[in-house]
Amino acid sequence: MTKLLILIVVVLGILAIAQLARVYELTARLRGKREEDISAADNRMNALLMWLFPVAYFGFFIWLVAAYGDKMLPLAASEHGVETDWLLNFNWIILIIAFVITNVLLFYFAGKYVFSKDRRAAWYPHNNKLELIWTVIPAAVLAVIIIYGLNTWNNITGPASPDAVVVELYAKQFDWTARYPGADGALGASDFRLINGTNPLGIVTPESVKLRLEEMDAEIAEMDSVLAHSVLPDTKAAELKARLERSRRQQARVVNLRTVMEQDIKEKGEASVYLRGADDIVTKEFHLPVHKEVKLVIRSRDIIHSAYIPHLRAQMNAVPGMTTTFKMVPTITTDSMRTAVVMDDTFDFVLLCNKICGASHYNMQMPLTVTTADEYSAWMAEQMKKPFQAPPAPAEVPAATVPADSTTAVPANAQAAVKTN
Ligand SMILES: [Cu+2]
Repeated sequence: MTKLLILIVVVLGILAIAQLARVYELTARLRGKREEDISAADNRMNALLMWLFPVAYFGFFIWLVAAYGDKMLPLAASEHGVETDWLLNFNWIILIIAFVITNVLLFYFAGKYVFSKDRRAAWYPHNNKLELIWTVIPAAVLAVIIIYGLNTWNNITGPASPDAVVVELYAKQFDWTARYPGADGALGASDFRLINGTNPLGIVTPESVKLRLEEMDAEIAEMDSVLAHSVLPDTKAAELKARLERSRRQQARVVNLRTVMEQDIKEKGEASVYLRGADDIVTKEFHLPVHKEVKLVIRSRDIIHSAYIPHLRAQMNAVPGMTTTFKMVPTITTDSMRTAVVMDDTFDFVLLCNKICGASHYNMQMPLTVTTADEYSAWMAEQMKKPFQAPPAPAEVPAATVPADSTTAVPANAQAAVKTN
């Protein structure tokens, strides 16, 4: 209803303006004045406005910066962030200088050379030297901007060093989950086919494959028994059969995955990526140590999201089906930000989603705590007590046999998985 009223008001407004213009035209005709006759007073008014406009425009510009300048992001809290901020500021400086000079001259001359009957315009068609100057100078400036920009970009996007802290950021509608490597220092393999309530990231280990297959067996058995023992309407029965078929196909894929995993474990032994996942730490807490290189490994379950940490000037898309990475070095802890930079005890770094990804996109965020190396180690030690899969109890696996003879331990794991089907 309100929208309709607004529409009516807008239409009536346009009609009123059109009628006013018509009245003006008619009165001008009555007075015997032609529309194209422009008086000297009109010209002087336009010349004056040419001078007033840039004054008002630049005045507004300066007021905006004074009034809202402090709403900008605070000091960059990462090494590359300082660089990109400088890159941006460098561009701003060049842009503002060029913009102010050209626009001041444009409006100044438009106002100064107001039409006069006694003045003839100079005919000045061409000057090679001028053409050269205004081609070469912008080209040189653009070349500097591009080379500076590419250099900064290459520094940011180069590979992380091997001893960087690795954190996986896993996106889905509408939240983030962090995964840290456990004591072995490496993230385990993952596969979407293993995702379920207890394995939200689909981490592949012999144990999680076994559990997933058991879960699928139970689901399939239940559907089978419903189909065998219940009297269902035809449409329901057809629906259930289709679901059963789908479940069987999915199960076959997990069985394939198990074969690949067992092969890999057989070939690589303890080094297999499928044996690295059990000690991974899956958490809703996101902590990073200060002054240490961090490699973010970014994945998505469903659609494109974007990992964005504005205070650290970090952003990288999370793309389903592939892994993207971003390396950075945080330089300011959360505590220092609170006490020395933003002067706000409630400040927290935040990881946001920066791709509009659905209804709750606005709320897809996770706080980030940047701490000193010691605090980080203490936090990590605490997290390591809660690995993705608890190691088997000492009674099941005699402690002596595991490190001494890893090859027997591995097929034992694989054997456990085989038995389930
Ligand atoms: Cu998102």
